[in-house]
Amino acid sequence: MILIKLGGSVITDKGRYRTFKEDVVRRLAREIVSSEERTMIVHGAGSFGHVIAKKYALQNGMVSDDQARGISQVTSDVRELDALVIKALSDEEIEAVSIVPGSSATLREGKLHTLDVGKFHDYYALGITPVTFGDVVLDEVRGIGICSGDQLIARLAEEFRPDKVIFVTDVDGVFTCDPRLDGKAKLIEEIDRKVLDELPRSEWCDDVTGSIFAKLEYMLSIATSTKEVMIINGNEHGRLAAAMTGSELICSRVRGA
Ligand code: IP8
Repeated sequence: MILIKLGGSVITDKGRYRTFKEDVVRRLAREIVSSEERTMIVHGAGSFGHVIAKKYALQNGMVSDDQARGISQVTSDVRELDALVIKALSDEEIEAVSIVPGSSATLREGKLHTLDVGKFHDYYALGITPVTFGDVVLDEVRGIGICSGDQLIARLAEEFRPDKVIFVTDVDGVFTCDPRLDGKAKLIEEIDRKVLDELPRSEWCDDVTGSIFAKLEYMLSIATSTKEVMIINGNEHGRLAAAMTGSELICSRVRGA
């Protein structure tokens, strides 16, 4: 089984509120089908989640009554995105069912605390592809919080021990510095703890769930128990299929301890 994270940057236009990239998701779905592998899919929130979640600081917990509006709005927006993803997958003949974190997970101080993994087992056993996504989730301590797709995929990797975990993003992998700002940026083909610790840090980011460094920490922890953890560019046709079938491709691989 292959666990796939469809990043918010590839399935939505992050610069335009609630803009779904249907063509990209449908093509990625076709690549998944062509691999003939069974999968579970997690997707990010992109412009359906981060903008409003940040405006209402939902990642900090419930600190003011005004946040109720943000909770309702973001919850509604990410479910709308999820319905679009499920429809696109289904149109390409991936029979998928959504497992909604808001009603099957809890957080404790911002960290994923419980997740009803039984539902994933049961749908998977029925031959269905379970899909879940970054969502607004109740927090036992803070009242409310944001559960990222990365937290969910880390928990699912622990539970299901997939053959591979593939992070589908809008870049070729991890670079020595930001390739959009520096022409000398080099793709890092293999990342481990040592390489990560030596990377120049810039924690700036638009996401309420953290910078690339926060994401890489999740990937490193997944890599301790999963043989192959890859970061690939989903905008490049054929890369997801290549990653799934073990063909040569441009990507970064994350190695555990
Ligand atoms: O896009 C964030 O999940 P991510 C979820 O996987 C929300 O980091 C609601 C912003």
